[in-house]
Amino acid sequence: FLGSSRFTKEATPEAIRECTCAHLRFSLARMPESATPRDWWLATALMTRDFLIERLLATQETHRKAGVRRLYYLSLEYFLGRLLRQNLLNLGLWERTGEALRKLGVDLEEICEEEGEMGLGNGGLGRLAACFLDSLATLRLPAIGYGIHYEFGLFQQDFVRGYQIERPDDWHRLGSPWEILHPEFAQTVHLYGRLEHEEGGCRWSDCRDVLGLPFDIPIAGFGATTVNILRLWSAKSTREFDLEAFNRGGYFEAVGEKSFCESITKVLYPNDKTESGKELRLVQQYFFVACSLRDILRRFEAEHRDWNLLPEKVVIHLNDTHPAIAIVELLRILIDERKMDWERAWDWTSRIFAYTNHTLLPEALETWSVPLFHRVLPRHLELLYEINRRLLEEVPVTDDSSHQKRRAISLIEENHIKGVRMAHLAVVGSFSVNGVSALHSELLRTRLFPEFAALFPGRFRNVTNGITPRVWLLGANPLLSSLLTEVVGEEWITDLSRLRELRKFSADASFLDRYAAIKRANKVRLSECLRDWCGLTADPDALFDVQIKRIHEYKRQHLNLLHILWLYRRLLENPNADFPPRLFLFGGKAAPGYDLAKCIIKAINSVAARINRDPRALGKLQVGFIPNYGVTRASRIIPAADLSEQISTAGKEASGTGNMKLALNGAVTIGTLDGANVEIREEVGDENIFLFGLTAEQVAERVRKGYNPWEIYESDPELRAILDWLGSGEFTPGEPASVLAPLRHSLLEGGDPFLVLADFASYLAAQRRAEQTYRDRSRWMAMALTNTATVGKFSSDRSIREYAEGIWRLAPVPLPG
Ligand code: DL6
Repeated sequence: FLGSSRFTKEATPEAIRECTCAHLRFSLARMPESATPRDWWLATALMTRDFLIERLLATQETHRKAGVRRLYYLSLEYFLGRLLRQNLLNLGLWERTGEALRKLGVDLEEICEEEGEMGLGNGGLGRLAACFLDSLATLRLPAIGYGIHYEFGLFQQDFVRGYQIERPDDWHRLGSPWEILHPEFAQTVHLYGRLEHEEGGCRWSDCRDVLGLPFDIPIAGFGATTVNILRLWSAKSTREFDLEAFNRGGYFEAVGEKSFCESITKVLYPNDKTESGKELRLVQQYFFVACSLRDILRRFEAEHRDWNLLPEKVVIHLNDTHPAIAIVELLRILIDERKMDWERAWDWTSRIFAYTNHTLLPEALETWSVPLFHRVLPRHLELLYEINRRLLEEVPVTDDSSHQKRRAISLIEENHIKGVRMAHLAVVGSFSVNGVSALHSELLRTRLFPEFAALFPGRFRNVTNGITPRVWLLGANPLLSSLLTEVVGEEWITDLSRLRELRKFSADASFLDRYAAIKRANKVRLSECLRDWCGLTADPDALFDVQIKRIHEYKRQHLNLLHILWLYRRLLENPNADFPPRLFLFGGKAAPGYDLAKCIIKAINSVAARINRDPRALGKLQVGFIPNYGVTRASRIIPAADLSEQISTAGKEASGTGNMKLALNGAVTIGTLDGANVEIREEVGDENIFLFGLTAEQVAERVRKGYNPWEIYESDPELRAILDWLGSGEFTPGEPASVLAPLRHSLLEGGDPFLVLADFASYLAAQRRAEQTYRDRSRWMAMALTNTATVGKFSSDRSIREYAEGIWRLAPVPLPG
């Protein structure tokens, strides 16, 4: 039935309908008359998968025959979201599938809502990896993503009395139509055990073995010429069931090994401060890296006869330090299994790896305790010490400063308990190290790794992040997409710089009206969702002020909250206070172990409950916290936003990508000169962004001089009133007054580590400028349009081109036909 002639771009709606109905019948054993919306979603996804697989096989065959140099992207996180809409759009089948289903009385938009979200990531880092996969395939680059097939993804978030409650994300309970299991490529990985040094090498024995089963997710580029794969590993026991132990009556003993193994890929680690030091996390990292490397070498050997070609044909990218143990694993394989000498093995290894750093925050830089490392990966620790010994030889001891320099670069942190610094390993073992925005890369060189930058000057570079226009405009904002296509042609979908042509309309009243009408329609659409998501009746004519991202002190949702309280006070003091009606929207999860972030959520929800009930605020002020924020909800919120809150303490946000998505969809940024905001400002121009706050340098200077938040508290009566109000218990009736006290405490007694109070006055002033500008509708719409028109730089296609040309040395591979 599934003849390949059907799988062309010319597939007709009839062929699509036939294929979907066949899946409904033969894959799901359902009749159209009794099929539920979920059945239709599944049948449509399976039909789509058939198209993907045709292209996938053609891609693999072409790459194999050409013996291409290939990128292997290692990431512990991929935040893919829903895939049906995106796959159909990229395959060019969205319209035709809509038409095919309509004839069956099925609404494609409606059934898309049946899909759960693949939340195998925490936030920006995982979503970036998903955007990169889309761009890699769109640019026809030979690439394979590797990751973990978590049984439970990012937790689901609920609010109970304003508190965050986490529920497990059982995304895989009913299976997924997108994945293809390949048991024939299973890998066995060793852990723990002991070492025996013998002549000619080292034997690692008495290990615990774990089986890695690969699930492949096809990744279609736009235009669907290339379909790459994302290969996700699931851990299983090599011995499912110990019958002998069971027969002795030891039931738990019999399943013990199985449950240990399966726990390895059970759950995505939330990125909270306490994660390092957890044995399971190290095991998880090593498991996925070891499976991936074996798979990479297996593929290399299947495609090439000459082993010496390895560094030519393989480039491996480390998405942060999480997979950095791959450096030592490859070295181990080359030395212990392939019997290479150290010099050659190290030369190959350090020509194969490239590393992206995504954070400067000290608590997020991974270090593993040496005793733990020794227990789990004894051979790797030995090799690591040898890498370190050779590294330190580069800095001979001459004086005190050379001692300091050696301490600074060492792979081993000399604390009470010694630690392995994974970022140092990644820098030393990679031929390229990059940050994710110009500012971040600069700070990486000057603040985090100055000694390494001096030692390896050619190694450091910048690649500013990007987002895929296919998801964040074409998929998320169909109305705006149609307008753009009408005006500049559909080339913008793969060349976002084409949107610059829109600038000529920034003074064209009738065009601005159309643009404004689309924004309003998106606000109406979001308002309908808000009723469902958080019981809010929103006014689409209010200014939609949006802060959507993980909850973290450095992202400063509490600065936003202080401004809301300031506005609320203004309203209470003067019920006729004249400002445009505002809807403040928040979305984001707090890591389960991050108490202060959870307190910020509780504070926002408590203030929201009070304001939203207060008749004096009616028609003027509303606050909503959208629960369970993820890719799916983001795609509804972003097209409807007017103002984009990017208000992190300068020097703390590596890049941000929400800032790019919002600007592209015509939200004007209010922000600090942090991360990619700096470059957004360069693109949109000073007059199309509301900047405020200290710069990264000023922040450092202020801290160096001894920052004291109490001085600001004492000197600003309004701010003092707000902080005292927040800590007073007024917003948490029926609960102890102390509920929100930790927030006030962190901003005062706690020393205000993220300089919220230092930036408060400047933030208020920027907010007043935004408010004034919003009153002038045509001025505002011109600003919004200019944002859409000028942020083409932030396409992930541009980022990926820079990686491919400047780092990976990777060329596009056209497919026949
Ligand atoms: O590079 C993607 C994304 C940046 O846009 C954010 O600014 C940054 O905070 C985030 N970093 C992490 C770090 N996690 N770890 N480790 O998520 O990366």
